[in-house]
Amino acid sequence: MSFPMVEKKDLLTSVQMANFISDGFLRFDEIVPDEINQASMREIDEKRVPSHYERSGRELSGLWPESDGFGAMFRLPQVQGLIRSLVGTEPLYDHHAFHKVGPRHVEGQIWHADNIIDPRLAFDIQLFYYPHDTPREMGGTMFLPGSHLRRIHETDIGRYQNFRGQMPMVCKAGTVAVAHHGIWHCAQPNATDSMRYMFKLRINPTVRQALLWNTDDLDSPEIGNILFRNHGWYGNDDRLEYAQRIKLWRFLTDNDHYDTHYWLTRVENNPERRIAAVA
Ligand SMILES: O=C(O)CCC(=O)C(=O)O
Ligand SMILES: [Fe+2]
Repeated sequence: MSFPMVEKKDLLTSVQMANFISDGFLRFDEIVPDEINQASMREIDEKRVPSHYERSGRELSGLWPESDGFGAMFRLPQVQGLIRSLVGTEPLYDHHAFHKVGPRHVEGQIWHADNIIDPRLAFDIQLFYYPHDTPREMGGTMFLPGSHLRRIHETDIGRYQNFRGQMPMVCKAGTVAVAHHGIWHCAQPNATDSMRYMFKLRINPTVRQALLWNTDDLDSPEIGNILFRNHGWYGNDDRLEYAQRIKLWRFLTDNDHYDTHYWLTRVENNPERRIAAVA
């Protein structure tokens, strides 16, 4: 089974890609129709979608062909468009997880990233799908914008409680977020009387992640400023984040000379040309 063709209108733009590089995630509110949301929750309750750990590293396209819930969700043209823009054609299934947080479950997860220290420029993506309305009392996954390029080891950050700038995924049913694998996050307590559902799917690229999106706006003057977004919690280290983001933008745009605000060019200036001393 192959993936449906992706139309240009469903691809991400360069400005969206720059936001992904700066924040570590993008959110797409209310993009999944209600019948798919309902089917997805039934699939969890009836345990109709197997865990599939044996499928790790195999092509994503053959996953859950019969499913009118999760399978239908990731086959939506807009979801295909964002997958294609970030990890290209023929991506691999890594793993997925269904999360149910029971009514009045007052404990949240501790802050973590979902991997070991991972210094690659190439990155995996994780879809976070919210099939019902998720008000703040229900938690929503808490994300820390701009944390994905701080390479940590899983729960190394677990002793922190709250960060300035943290963002709970408060959203309506059918919302999907897509995050860089390095994003710091944690599930929040559920103070309501209803069960809270969330589905995560990790996906690996098999192609070089360069210029895979709709690049019509590649020269947009906004991009430099987006890459220089200060999320506020870094203190003086915000500069280190800008440098990391420019390196990642160079990788994604296949342009070793990209710079903004003269940031990396200055550091890379290592002149070798010798001139005679003045006599
Ligand atoms: O339930 C959540 O919101 C987050 C779960 C989580 O951390 C994960 O799936 O990696
Ligand atoms: Fe996680």
